[in-house]
Parts: sequence; C-alpha cells; structure tokens
Amino acid sequence: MIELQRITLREIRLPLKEPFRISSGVEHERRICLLELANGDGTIGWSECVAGENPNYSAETIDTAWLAMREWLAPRVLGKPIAKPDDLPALFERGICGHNMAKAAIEMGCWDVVARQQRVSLSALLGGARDRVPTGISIGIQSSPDALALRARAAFDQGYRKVKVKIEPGADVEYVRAVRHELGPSVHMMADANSAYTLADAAHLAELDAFNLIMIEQPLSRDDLIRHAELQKRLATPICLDESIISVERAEDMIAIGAGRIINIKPGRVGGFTISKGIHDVCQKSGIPVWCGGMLESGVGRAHNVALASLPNFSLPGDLSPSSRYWARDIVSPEWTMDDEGMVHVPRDKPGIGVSVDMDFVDSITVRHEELQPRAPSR
Ligand code: OSB
Ligand code: MG
Repeated sequence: MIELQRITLREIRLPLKEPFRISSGVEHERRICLLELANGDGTIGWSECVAGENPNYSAETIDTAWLAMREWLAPRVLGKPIAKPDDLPALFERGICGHNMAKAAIEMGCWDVVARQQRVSLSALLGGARDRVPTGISIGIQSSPDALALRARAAFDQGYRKVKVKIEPGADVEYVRAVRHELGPSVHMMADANSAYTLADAAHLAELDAFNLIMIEQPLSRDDLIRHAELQKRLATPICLDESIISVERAEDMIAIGAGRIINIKPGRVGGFTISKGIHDVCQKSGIPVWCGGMLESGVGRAHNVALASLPNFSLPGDLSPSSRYWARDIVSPEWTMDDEGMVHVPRDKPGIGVSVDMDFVDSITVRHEELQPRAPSR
C-alpha cells in the first residue's frame, strides 16, 4: 500500500564529460529533475524524470514535466491510498493527455517505495531474472568518420558489448563504414538516426545494409509508423523503434504492420514500468527482441533502467553505460561500473534501486527545489 505524504522535486546540473550530439541537438550539461517520494509509513523512494532541456527528442522538457507533476499528477497521488504501482497509469491517463515522462517519474518512484517496503530489489519486484546485464555505448555524432572510428575503437576496447553510433544526413554511410572497418565484421554495431530521414531517403539508407548492422534505430519521424513499414520492406537491416513507441498499443501496431522488428524500451518515454512491462510481454509473445534505451540518466535513473533490463526478454545490450562514461562524479554510491566482460551488475541483494543518493553532493548541485504536499481540502 502506498500513500505518499510528500514529493520533493530537485533540479540538479551535471556537466557531461563530452558533449553528446544527436541529429536533433547537442547537450553539454544535463539539467536533471530528481524525485524523492516520502510514503506515509516512512519509506523513501527515488526516481528521475528523463525529460530533456529542449523539446527535440520528445515534446516534454524538464520544465513542462515539473509543471505537469506539480499541477496535475502529484495531486492525484498525494495523500491518496494506492494499492499498487500498476494502478497508476489508469489513474494518470484520465483527463491528462501525454506527459509520459512526468507520469513515469512518479510511477517509477512508487515502484522503488514498494520494493523497499517489501525489502526486495527493484529488479525482483519487476520480475527481473538476471544478475548482470550486457552494456552498450551510444556515441554522439563526431566531427569526421575517423574521429568516430577512434571513439568507437576506444569504447570497444573498454569492453562494451554493442556500439551504437548516431547518424544524420551527411554523417551516415561513410561514418558507419569507418567504424565497421575499424572494429571488424563481428562486433555488434547499430546506428540511431533520431528521426532525421524521410521515406525519400530509402535508397540511401539501404546503403547501410552493406555493414551488417544489428539494427537501425528510428530512421523516420515518430508518427511515421506506416512509412517505417514501407521502409522496412526496402531494408535488410532490422528497424528498431524508439521515439515512436509510447504505449503498449503503439508497440502492437508496430508488430501488426511490420513497422519494425525490435523495440528500444525507455520507461520514461512510455509512462513508466507498468507500461514497459506490458510492451516487454507483447514483444515476448511475438518474438520481438527488446532492449533498454537510455537518456543520459544520472545514477538514479540508471538504477531504474538496470532493474528493467534484468527482465528476460531484454535480449540485446542496453544503452546502460557506467557512471564514468558520462560524469566526473555521479550522484549515487556505489557508482555504476562495468566489468571487463562489458556487464553491469544488478544489485539484487539490496532493497529498492540498490544504490544510495549522495545527499551532500546533490545539495551542492541543486538549483531548484520544491516540496509537493497533499492539497488542503477546499471548502
Ligand atoms: O535516441 O537513444 C536515443 C540520449 C538522449 C536522447 C535520445 C537518445 C539518447 C541516447 C543516449 O542514445 C543513450 C545513453 O543514455 O547512454
Ligand atoms: Mg534512440
């Protein structure tokens, strides 16, 4: 049973070690919204809202999510008894369109609360089955094919199990060719276009078939399910959808019309763990592999992703790099590390998310802070 008494929102600033460029924008520093959820029984849960600073990946931003949580979502849960976190999507859906990342942040924090109440790991509560999950790296667009090949080589030598490179028109075929040439034929490689192409680029994208990529992620626009199905017919490389998949129904549609053969599940994008599990189950029944994507999360959001990635049908390496790939210092202890086989360990022996938040460090980088409490009954 959950009955939240307070949700504390904090905005922190974390500079990235290297700028992260994708087809729709570049980030040097992350503005991250953390949630601390205080339950009536004294249990504290943590989560992270993955909305970015700008509306380039999705319509949501940290500022719209903050507003949505304060004005519409938190009032639905604060001081109200909730039997289980699975009930939250329905509670949030009625009369509140979209805002999946804001909804997810509260829902995922509630999963942490319940895991800690039951003294089980978040992984176990979600139905996870593995102690270690394979790790991939997502490399931003670089200045030249050679620069990208060098960066990819360094990543592969560190142990990563999958190398994903960001592409856009003008930085695609030659860039991928350079990386494939550098890494050799057997390394798991893929490209992510973040919607930079249209169906008119089909013949150009088909040139990527020569490089034996395990998939090409989100080549077309988020709403282009039909066009993705058409493109898939013209490509040998499997299409993986990211931005397009925002619900269980959208995943079913992708499968039904052949708009893709793989799904990148990001719990923030779809509205939380309940819906992520729903997509995972639908895909498992249809033989569609899934993997856990990333949004350059801090150690808190990473904990949630690692727990989700321990579910059985997460059969491909996720974008789950260790803390040191992103930050000079992460906000959790222990920090997330990768072993020399490219695996991240799932803290299944600890309750909840399995890492503790370094409060002194968080306080020192907090630029905004708001406490949400049950509204006084209106007279
Ligand atoms: O498309 O997967 C993406 C980061 C921000 C926005 C979109 C994407 C990404 C990544 C980062 O690829 C993966 C990571 O967190 O390491
Ligand atoms: Mg992507």
